[in-house]
Amino acid sequence: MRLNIAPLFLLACSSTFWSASASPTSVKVGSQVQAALDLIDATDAELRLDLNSPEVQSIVTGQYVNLYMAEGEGDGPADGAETGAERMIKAGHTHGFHTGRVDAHAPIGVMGEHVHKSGEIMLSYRFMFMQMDGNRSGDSQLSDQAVRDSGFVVVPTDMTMEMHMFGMMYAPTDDVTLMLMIPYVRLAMDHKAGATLGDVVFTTESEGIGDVKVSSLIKLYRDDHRQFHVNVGLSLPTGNINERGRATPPGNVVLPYPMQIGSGTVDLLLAGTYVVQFDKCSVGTQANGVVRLHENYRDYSLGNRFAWTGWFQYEWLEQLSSSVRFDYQLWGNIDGADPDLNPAMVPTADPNRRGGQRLDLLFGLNWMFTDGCLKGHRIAVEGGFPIWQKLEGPQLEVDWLITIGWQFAF
Ligand SMILES: [Cu+2]
Repeated sequence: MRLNIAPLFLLACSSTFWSASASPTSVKVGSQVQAALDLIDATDAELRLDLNSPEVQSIVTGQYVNLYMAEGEGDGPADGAETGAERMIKAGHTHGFHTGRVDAHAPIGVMGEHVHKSGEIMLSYRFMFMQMDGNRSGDSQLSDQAVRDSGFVVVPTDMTMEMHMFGMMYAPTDDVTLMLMIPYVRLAMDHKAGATLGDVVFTTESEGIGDVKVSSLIKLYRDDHRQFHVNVGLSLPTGNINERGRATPPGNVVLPYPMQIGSGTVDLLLAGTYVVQFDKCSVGTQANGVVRLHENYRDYSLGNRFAWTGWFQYEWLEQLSSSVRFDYQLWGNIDGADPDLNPAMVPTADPNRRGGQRLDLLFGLNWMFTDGCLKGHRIAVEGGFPIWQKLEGPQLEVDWLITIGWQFAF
């Protein structure tokens, strides 16, 4: 929506439309006016445009530009509101962190990376899928037979993880956004067993509601182009840690750690997110940690996790941005042990073969509907693969992962 608003600018320059008392207001400024704004900047004049004057209104609502008026600190509009129309005319500077821009939401695989304006609610749904195939120890791959030869009776060969993540965000104030995430998890793992692998092939499956997460997102800093906020939250042990395999060769037994749905512990969630916006692109970074606060009722706690991610997004259209992202994750081994699991049977039952590190490269698209009955809705996809991983194995390695999401703010 790069419309010619030069006539608006000319009108604004006539004294009729100057007002010392007008509050700063966000306006879309066409590139055509930039030179003139720069001139004003150079002459040190302060341009304050009275957007409520009937003359300006008749122009902006009529034919030239779709205008969004923000009050106060120049926040952008709500998600999905008149996006892209948020430039500040004030001595030629653009102004306001653009919370309604398509790239104001990070790639969909990142969570808790944006905040909302007071009173806003956002609903979201994500489908996340991860394919793991083959084993790895350290940074080298292991054949199934090599895992068998290192003494395990059962060798996991591949695994799929699916998650349906339902989210809700609500901002009681401009500085605090509350976030609730409810996952539904489905896991499936294939195995081989027997002295000669292939004697027995079997699959274990588990599914259910995972650990529900509640967080507060606290905006600490925002200026024209940058925003920093922190997340403090808890993960609640709503996911089952007593999933059992029905048709495994050893019978109806407790499934190993990676087939359990939850952590079984209350976990502290901490994150910090910093985003910088430029004219047509943005960069962001988020660090986050998961700290297990106690041992679960099956006498263990999963390893703590740390993750760092950084992304770049380019806005091709008002509705469309694409992204590239690096995601580094580090997670520890398990403390304690489930007494019903035998670590000599299968590597997934060994609490000291769970830790690892991984660096993923991901590519994504964000689409934001700006018109019609879908206005305010966003859809997004992001997928990628590890470019490096180092596992305390034998442990299944990740092949690729994808997240598809929908978001709606009102
Ligand atoms: Cu949101």
